[in-house]
Amino acid sequence: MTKSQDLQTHDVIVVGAGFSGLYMVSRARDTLGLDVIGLEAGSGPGGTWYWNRYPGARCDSESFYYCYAFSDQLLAEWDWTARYPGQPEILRYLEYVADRLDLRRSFCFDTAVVAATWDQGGNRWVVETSGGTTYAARYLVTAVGCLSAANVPDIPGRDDFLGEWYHTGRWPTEGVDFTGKRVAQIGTGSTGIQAAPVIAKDAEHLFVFQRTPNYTVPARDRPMSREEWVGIKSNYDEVRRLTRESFAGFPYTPSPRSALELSADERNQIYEGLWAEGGFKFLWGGFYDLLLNEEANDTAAEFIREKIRAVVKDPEVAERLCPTDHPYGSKRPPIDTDYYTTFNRDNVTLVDIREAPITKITPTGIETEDGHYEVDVIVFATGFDAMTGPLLRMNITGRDGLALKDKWADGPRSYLGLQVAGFPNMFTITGPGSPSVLTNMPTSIEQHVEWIGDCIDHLEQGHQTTIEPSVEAEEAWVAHVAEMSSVGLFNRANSWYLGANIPGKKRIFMPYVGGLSNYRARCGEIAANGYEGFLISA
Ligand code: N01
Repeated sequence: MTKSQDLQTHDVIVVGAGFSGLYMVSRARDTLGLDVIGLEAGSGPGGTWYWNRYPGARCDSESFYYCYAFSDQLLAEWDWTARYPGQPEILRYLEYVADRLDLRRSFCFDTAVVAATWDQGGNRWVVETSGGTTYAARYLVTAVGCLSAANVPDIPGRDDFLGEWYHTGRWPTEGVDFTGKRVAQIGTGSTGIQAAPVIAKDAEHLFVFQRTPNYTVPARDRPMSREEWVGIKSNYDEVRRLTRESFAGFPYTPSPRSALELSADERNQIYEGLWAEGGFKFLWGGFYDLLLNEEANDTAAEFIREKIRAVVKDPEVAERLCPTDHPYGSKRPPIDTDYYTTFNRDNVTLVDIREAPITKITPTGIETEDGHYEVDVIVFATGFDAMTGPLLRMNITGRDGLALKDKWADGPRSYLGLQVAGFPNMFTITGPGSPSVLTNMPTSIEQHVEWIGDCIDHLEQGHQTTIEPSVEAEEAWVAHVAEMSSVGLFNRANSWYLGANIPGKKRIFMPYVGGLSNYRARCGEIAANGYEGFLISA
């Protein structure tokens, strides 16, 4: 590192200290021997798991593959305690990784990036931060996550509310005490579905404001014994192989059967088995065509609706909870613990804001077209400006003064979701255009970190100065991403995958639907062919 007044110079700047940032710093520093600085807005490592401390926050992927697979040492030393670990345990895990790999000394915490600009003459990135220090480096790697820019809807009167309000993705570290309070929760995505059952246990009353009903499958969480975990570890090479070679980073592959091949009884028997097992396997492990064929999808959607009707005692509430306006899985499917039974509690009311929309927030509550709900606390479980939000809020400017927000005015454009033409030496871990959010994130993250590490090493070994995609390669990839997204049913929902949750955001399907295994192979071929589609300059 070189330092002059408020400018520090390094080889690599990594932004973010979540799963991606920690591994990227380790890879660049310890494997490649580069001088790396990590910048993180939070006060410690954890990323998503640092900020999302809302009640009920836990992982929807099972612990034994929602973790790093690159290190035998980490694997040997860490034991998960549950099938789906809660946020505190995942945060402890990431803190353990940061300590075990001695990563904290390479990070500046409480440091948000306010601008990142390509310095053309110096062939380097210049990064300004909230603390006033400016950092310069040849490489900029964004490890900012896909779901880290909180979306607090601009509902009229929001600032007049006299009670407390919180966004789930910016939850106070000291927690929130709901005891004896009337609480409004807006949003029934994965987060709201995890939070509502837990908030309902403490609150005097919980009003769940639902705009779109969601399909959720039980998690079937349970403690994991040491013996079970030791058994999984002894076979971990196979887990690693399956996750890496699978479509979505899970250690199981979709069944080759169509849902339409079987009689209704046979099919329902399979759904019952998957329902009893719980988790994402319901979508990925049952029938291959649930996300491809509407008729096949309907069979799963109706099975879930029947479960809702069987669990929720008030038939009118049950019907309001039944999704009918989008196919199952076309939005990111939530996984729950006791979500539907929560609506059988006397202290829980479902407020259907599709039928009677919110008109404003008042000093004492929320007004809809058919009434006023007096509350003490509002919980915004309203999601994120996904995928592009975390990148655009860093004010990134590339070659010739090109701002990323202008380049992406009509939707994100990238090559492989890894690099953007006009932004030399900037790498975007799980960027738009890569499989990212459609997969088990740690599996995708490891693939990106390793590819980026190898790419930087290739430049360093060859004494090359810059790398960026050609415009042609980028255009071809953007077209391929769009073509793949039109194949299945993903375009049939107003999802954050499409940016539909953010008013005014261009409606473009952002993640790559072609599958992680195909994508990994393509990235490998491109590198093996001398970084085909990239422009490398000496
Ligand atoms: O956000 P969401 P989330 N007025 O966007 C509603 C990941 N995750 O935080 O559907 C009223 O899914 C919105 O309604 P609608 C996971 O990838 C992972 O729940 O747009 N309502 C919806 O109900 C997930 O997909 C884990 O009509 C408004 C909700 O708010 C992603 O994070 C756990 C509104 C937002 O749902 C995001 O989930 C939890 C408005 N103005 C989450 N604006 C893990 O397991 C939005 N809504 C790791």
